[in-house]
Amino acid sequence: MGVLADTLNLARGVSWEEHIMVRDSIAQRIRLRAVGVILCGLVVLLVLPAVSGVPVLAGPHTVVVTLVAGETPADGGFNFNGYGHGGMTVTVPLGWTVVVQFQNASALPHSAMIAPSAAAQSGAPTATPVFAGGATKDLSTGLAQGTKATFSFVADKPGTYAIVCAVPGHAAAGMWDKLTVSATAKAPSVVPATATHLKSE
Ligand SMILES: [Cu+2]
Repeated sequence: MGVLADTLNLARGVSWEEHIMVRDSIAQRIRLRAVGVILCGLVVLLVLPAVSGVPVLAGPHTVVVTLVAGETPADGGFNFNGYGHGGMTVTVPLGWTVVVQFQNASALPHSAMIAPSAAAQSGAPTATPVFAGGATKDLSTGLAQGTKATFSFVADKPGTYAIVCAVPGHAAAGMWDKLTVSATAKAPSVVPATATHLKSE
C-alpha cells in the first residue's frame, strides 16, 4: 500500500482528500478483518471442545492378554502360562477392555473364565463370568488341545477376581490365577513379569 498506492492515486489525479478517504477506509477494512479472524479463533478454541464433549484420552485403553492352558507340567498341568493356585496376578486399570487370547497347549480339555475369587478357591466356579463376555465357550467340557479362542470384556468393576478353568475338578487341582481390576493403576501389569505377554492398544 503506502508509498506506491499514494503515488499511483496522486498520479491518476485523485484529489488529496479522496486519496486520504480511500486510504482510511482500506485501513479500517484491514483492521476489521483482523478482529474477525481473532474472534473466530477464540470461538474455535473456547466453544468447540465444550460442544463436542469428546474426552481427552489419557492413553491406551485395551490390553491383550495371552493365556495358555497347561503350558507347562506345573501343578500337574493344571495351570495357565505355567502358573496355578493363584501364582499369577494380572492387573488392569478400571474401565479398560481386556482381550484374552486363550489357547490350550495340554492334552486335557480346558476352558477359561473370570469368576469371583472365592468361587475359584473353593473349587466350584460359577457358570456365569463376573464380566459379560468374560469366558470361553464350552466352559464345563473345555476346548480340545490346540484350540485357540479369543474373548473380551470391559473391566468395569474394581476388585480381585479369579481366572479359572471351569472344567469340573480343574480349579480344585490348582487351575486358577488372579485378575485385579484397579481404580488406581495407570497401566496393565502382570506378576511375575514374565508370566504372560501384555500388549496395550
Ligand atoms: Cu482345565
